[in-house]
Amino acid sequence: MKSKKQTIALVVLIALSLPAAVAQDTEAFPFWLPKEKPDRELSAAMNRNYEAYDAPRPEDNELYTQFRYTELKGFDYNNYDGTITRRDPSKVIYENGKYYVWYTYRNTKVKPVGLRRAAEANDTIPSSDWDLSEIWYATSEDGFTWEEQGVAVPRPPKPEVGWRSVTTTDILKWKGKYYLYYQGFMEASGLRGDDCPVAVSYADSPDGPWTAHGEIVIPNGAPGEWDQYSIHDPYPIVRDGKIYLYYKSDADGDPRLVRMQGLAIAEDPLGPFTKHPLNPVINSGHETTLFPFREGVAALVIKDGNEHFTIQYAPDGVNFEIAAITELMPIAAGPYVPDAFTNTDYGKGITWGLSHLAPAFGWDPLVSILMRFDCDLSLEVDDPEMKAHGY
Ligand code: AAL
Repeated sequence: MKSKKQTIALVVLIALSLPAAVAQDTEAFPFWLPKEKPDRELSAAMNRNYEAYDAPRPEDNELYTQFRYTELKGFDYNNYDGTITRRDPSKVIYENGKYYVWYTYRNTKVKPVGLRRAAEANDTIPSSDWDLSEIWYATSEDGFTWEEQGVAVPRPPKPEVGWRSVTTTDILKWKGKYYLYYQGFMEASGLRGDDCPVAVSYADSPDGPWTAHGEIVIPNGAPGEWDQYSIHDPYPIVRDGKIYLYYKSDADGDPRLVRMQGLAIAEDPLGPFTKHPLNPVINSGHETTLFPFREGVAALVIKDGNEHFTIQYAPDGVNFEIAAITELMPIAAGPYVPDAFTNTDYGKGITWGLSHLAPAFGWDPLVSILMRFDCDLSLEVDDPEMKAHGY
């Protein structure tokens, strides 16, 4: 029998050696889990572990990561009373020696009444967190401290596209010009406002001034099509010399349909965009986040759907498969994607970006905040394939 002291000493010893054991474990593969599929009969679970995933452990998969979050400096939220919100950041781009991000900004006299009480909303009372919003932008030298620059795309006068709210934007750089795609609300969210299409504004500089194209560029699908109710979260990248714009659709609360992601392709930023015949191309996910990775496209598929909380990969940007399963993924992530617009044939991945926390402190008052995420989804520069592609 061990004495109490001996037992405590043993526990302390084990606890102290744990970090070392864990560290070793990530280097040496566990002896009972061979890297190659063993030549013996396997259970269904073990068979799947070798057949369905690139590697038998998540941390050996290059599209596996965990996410670290950091509070941003430079944004004021009016004591988080629900009158100021910032959400749905765009991709981050680097221009003129600094980082730029665009996002949904709401600054209303009162907090939102909530989607269920949308009938009480009016010209000054917002229904949802993203009602009565504009698109604002901020710049930063280090990605942690941001300087808010003010409005990029205001709400246009009624009845133009987006007169009720312009939200959930993303940026494209194409032939030296800049394009912001966004949801154009024509009615308060909670009524039929969320059934909105996508509009676009363009500028010669990321500092604007932005000119509204004034026309819908990605229209809702015809009645009965999967995307008839909404075109949300537009997210453009350049691939094969064309604009690949991914988007989300959902059925405004209809429980028979889940949120999925589609793809529309154009040769001109102002359209016409052709929706891919295989749409939807991702069967899950909420806000849309993708980036060029190796010869294909990787996607962060966050909440909603059978394949939520996965990182997926499509060699052709269309036929996605689960690459890795992870946790605590960045919500509405807008990563810094160095090769988003370079028409790369070999994407090198991402290491950070902005995401939002919505709601940040509970549902009333509803406030969303921007935050920074860091991750490890980037290829190493000494990767032989990277070298072969001139990195
Ligand atoms: C989001 C996005 C879209 C929705 C709403 C605001 O985070 O999916 O933008 O319309 O919520």
